[in-house]
Amino acid sequence: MKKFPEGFLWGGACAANQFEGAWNLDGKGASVSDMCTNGTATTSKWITTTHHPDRLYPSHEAIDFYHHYEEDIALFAEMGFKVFRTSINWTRIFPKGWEEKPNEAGLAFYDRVFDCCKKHNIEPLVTISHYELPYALVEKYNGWESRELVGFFMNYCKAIFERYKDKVKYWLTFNEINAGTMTMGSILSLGTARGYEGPTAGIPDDMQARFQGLHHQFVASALAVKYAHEHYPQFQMGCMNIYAPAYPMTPDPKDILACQQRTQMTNYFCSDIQVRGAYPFYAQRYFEEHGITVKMEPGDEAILKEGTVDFYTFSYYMSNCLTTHEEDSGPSVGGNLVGGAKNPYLQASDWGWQIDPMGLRWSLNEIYARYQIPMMVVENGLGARDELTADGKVHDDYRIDYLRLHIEQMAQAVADGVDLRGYTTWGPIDLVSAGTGEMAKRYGFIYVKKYDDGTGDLSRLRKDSFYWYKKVIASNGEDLA
Ligand code: BGP
Repeated sequence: MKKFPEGFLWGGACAANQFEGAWNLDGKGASVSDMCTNGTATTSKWITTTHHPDRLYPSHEAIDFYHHYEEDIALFAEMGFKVFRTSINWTRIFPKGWEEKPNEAGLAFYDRVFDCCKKHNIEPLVTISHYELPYALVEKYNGWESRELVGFFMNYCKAIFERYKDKVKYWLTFNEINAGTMTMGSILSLGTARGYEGPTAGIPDDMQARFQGLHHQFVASALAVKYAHEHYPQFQMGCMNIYAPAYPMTPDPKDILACQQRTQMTNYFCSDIQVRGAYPFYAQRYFEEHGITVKMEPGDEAILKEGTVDFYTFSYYMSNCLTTHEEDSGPSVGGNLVGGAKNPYLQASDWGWQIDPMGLRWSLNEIYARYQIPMMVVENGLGARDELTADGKVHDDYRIDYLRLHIEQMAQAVADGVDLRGYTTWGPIDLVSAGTGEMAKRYGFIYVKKYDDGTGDLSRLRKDSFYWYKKVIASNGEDLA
């Protein structure tokens, strides 16, 4: 069987807002994530319009990577990481988003982070925007609904491209850009819910604003890619999507069609534009049926054409079933933004995310058949409640099992012929959950003593999975025992 190619990029992925903390240090401004309180598996977190002193905002301290980056990157290096995916916190560089000059203290922090990666021979993979939109841009412009944001984003890109041109080669423009095709995306991804204060799960939907906002993100992404290609030919520019297969619950052709439509608008709509350079044919009818009119400026179509990405990346956690039959739908299950009906053949995590390793092989084949460009899985992992033993150990064999099964299926996809270049597990070190704001939902190989009530001394401990992943990397994915 074909093996993982030589030079395969093994590593882990984090997002600045979920692990840096230091939310208002050294000139940093507030991002959308900094306005979010914590929730639980069953109680939605809130977004607030101002900070309430009696509530907990988990991003404010998170696991304080800001002050622990040397120790943390050294631990990644100990596992043998070839790549470390992280994001730049937009508000460290442009606190409100519209400033002309970047904040030097913010830029200097990422110099230190990337230099540290280099010292350990770890290649950074940088997400430019990962749920870190400056909150000031929400207040003043209703986020991405406004065309102004394209210019602000370009300013930000130009500043970081120039500053890190010799340190960073791999860039992703927007994390899970297709979050914007779903209601929840209007909070963390698009910022198009100005003035809303309340549970993130209860956000009112404004499809017109969302799809207008998405259009601006497509233009911004394409302009950034085009600019990078023209000025920094060494850069590799990628897109990043949530990919969650939708399986028909019954063989009723109505269910098959429903899955096809969900797959088109949720899984492929954004990447069709970012990879192929034009709105897909099926968008027109969807827009008409939902009363959406996307306002485009002359030249936008050319920009989309000229700014197509070099590689495709995605997050993969689960699959879902869909049915048009009320009586067959059974209990529903959760997911990172996309839920669905329960699949009787699959187990789910404690948060209701259905575990489907074979779905990863299927997805890799589907996506590669469509685009035929290099791919990376840049998020995958199991959020679980870990137990710390008295002697400071975490026996997380459930996490090892989850990852092993997914890596086996990636190997199958490679043998199928998919051009897969890298794999970064989500949250190699415990961090704040994007969905619920919890610390209790842990993904890491490294345990962090930080708890849901905000307490904990922030010390770091190696879990059993730490030693396991080290072996996996050392053997280039051959030793999964
Ligand atoms: C993705 C996000 C990440 C991450 C992950 C896990 O949707 O890109 O930021 O958090 O999901 O989700 P959660 O933190 O809700 O468990």
